[in-house]
Amino acid sequence: METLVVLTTFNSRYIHASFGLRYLYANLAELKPRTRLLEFTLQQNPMEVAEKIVALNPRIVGIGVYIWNAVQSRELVSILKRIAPEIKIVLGGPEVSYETEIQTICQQADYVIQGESDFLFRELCQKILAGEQAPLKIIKGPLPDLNQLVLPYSEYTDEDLKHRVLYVEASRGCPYKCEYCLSSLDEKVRNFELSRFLKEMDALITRGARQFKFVDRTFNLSPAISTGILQFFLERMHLGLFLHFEMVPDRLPDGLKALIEKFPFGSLQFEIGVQTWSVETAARVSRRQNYTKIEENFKYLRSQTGVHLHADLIAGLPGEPLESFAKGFDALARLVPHEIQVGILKRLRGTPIVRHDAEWAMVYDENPPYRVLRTKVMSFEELQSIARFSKYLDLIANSGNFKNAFKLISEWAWKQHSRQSFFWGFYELTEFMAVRHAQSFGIALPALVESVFRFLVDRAGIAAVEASEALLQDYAFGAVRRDPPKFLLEASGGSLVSGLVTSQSVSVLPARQARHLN
Ligand code: B12
Ligand code: SF4
Repeated sequence: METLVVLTTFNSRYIHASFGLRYLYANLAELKPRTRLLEFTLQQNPMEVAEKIVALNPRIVGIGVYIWNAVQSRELVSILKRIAPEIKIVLGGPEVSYETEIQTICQQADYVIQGESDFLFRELCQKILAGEQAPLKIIKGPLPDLNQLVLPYSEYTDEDLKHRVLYVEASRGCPYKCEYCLSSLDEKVRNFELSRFLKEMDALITRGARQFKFVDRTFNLSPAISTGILQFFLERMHLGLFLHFEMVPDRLPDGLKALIEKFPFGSLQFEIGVQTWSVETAARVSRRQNYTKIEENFKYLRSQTGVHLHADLIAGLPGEPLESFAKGFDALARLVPHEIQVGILKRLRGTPIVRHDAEWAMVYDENPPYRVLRTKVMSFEELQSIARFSKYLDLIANSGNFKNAFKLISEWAWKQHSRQSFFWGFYELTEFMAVRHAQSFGIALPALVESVFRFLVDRAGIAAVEASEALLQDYAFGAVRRDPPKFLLEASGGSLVSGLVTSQSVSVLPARQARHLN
């Protein structure tokens, strides 16, 4: 059958399926059989992508534009418009939902639909195919009634179920107003009818799905809904499920706690956006949170539950200097989440964070992802150091590959470093790494291991035997599992080699989480 419509996007990587496009596809009604959903990744060349699209000879191409694919999407549109100007190009997605007037890609496209387009895309396609001219190029319609939507879960193929992250959502919108976040512009929170949603989850589980990533902005907003969802999954936990939720950190009603405690070790992951530990900074960017409650909840989750805790912080917020960020990092590190992810502030299109530009001399990169380059109180060099800090934290701490070596680094930083600070100890490690490695990505593992070893011995003053034994254990228990380098065996004096055992961690968990919970 002739293809009338192509829906396409560049996902960040193959494992990330496009949930948004699946909604559009599922709601195309009579156009669905004549539509093709084509997903690409950032590694693919827009020229080849254009070739694949044009080969289908469609009348309409819908492209999902996000911050991670803004450059590739712009190139794709430009190529398509030159080789097949008769194809109508419709853009949508968060990156083109605001500031359309200054974006080249929007000028080149035929139509741009702003915001949730589950129904609007179909309506526009129907008009175009009927030969009608839509009155406006930039289209903004009402928010769809979530309970009228065809849910997209059956659009996940068996291949998706096996190899990709399964995104699901029980609600849309966020009631909070954090100025750096696009969701702060949402008008209100809307929920999908719970029983309908859970029926879809049941069908996915029956088809073999075991890992679910909820994209709800704040999963723990409504106790009735979050407990309903947890109860449903708890009853099916014997199947070995893994669930990821985004949470606000200061809201854990007792009913929710009681349920969370019942989940097996490592089967839940909470992504907890703390973002800043500075009360003034939080107030400045309109992030409302109760720090006493945050501490209480972290301590509770860490000691009474088996939840894998991933906490986020943002560096470079208006008015927050490095010293304050470091203090906040340490305060969070003392609560020992399994992972701390440090992000650098980005100026997302449409977000109200721009109101601080003049007062705090905010300078942002003009290219996606529009990272802050300098503020009145944080220099470019400091922000670059934090970016490296974040990379090495991922490689050495969050990866779980250096569990034993990381323990030594962390003990040294808290106790022996001149500032008795995890942040400043790890900062020193980062600077040490920057001298040894030209860049923080693509470092071969043996080279990284050697640098960690040298740091432990030369800077942290740890005995070579102790440092090498820790790293040898990491070889056996981490993802590394290769023959350890000769220098480590020599430094350990061969004492530990015979005792090495490989880890057989809880197999249903994603590898990284399993390593943290070993
Ligand atoms: C999954 C996800 C990712 C995945 C990538 C997924 C993929 N496919 O590759 C990962 C984890 C890699 C990721 C990374 C980042 N992300 Co992200 N991510 C999300 C998340 C949580 C879910 C997206 C989703 O599925 N939503 C549900 C669907 C239904 O909504 P939707 O995608 O918006 O689709 C609707 C509309 O946009 C529109 N639409 C979508 N496509 C199309 C196509 C057409 C033709 C039309 C007409 C309409 C249309 O209709 C859809 C249905 O209503 C959102 C937050 C959220 N809850 O939405 C953030 C979000 C998309 N991410 C965001 C950001 C900022 C980032 C990061 C920069 C974060 C960071 N700190 O580093 C990085 C990017 C890194 C980089 N390389 O530059 C911002 C988007 C900003 C932007 N302008 O694009 C969001 C909105 C978060 C936020 N609240 O600020 N992210
Ligand atoms: S950061 Fe989280 S809580 Fe704040 S507006 Fe965004 S989604 Fe909502």
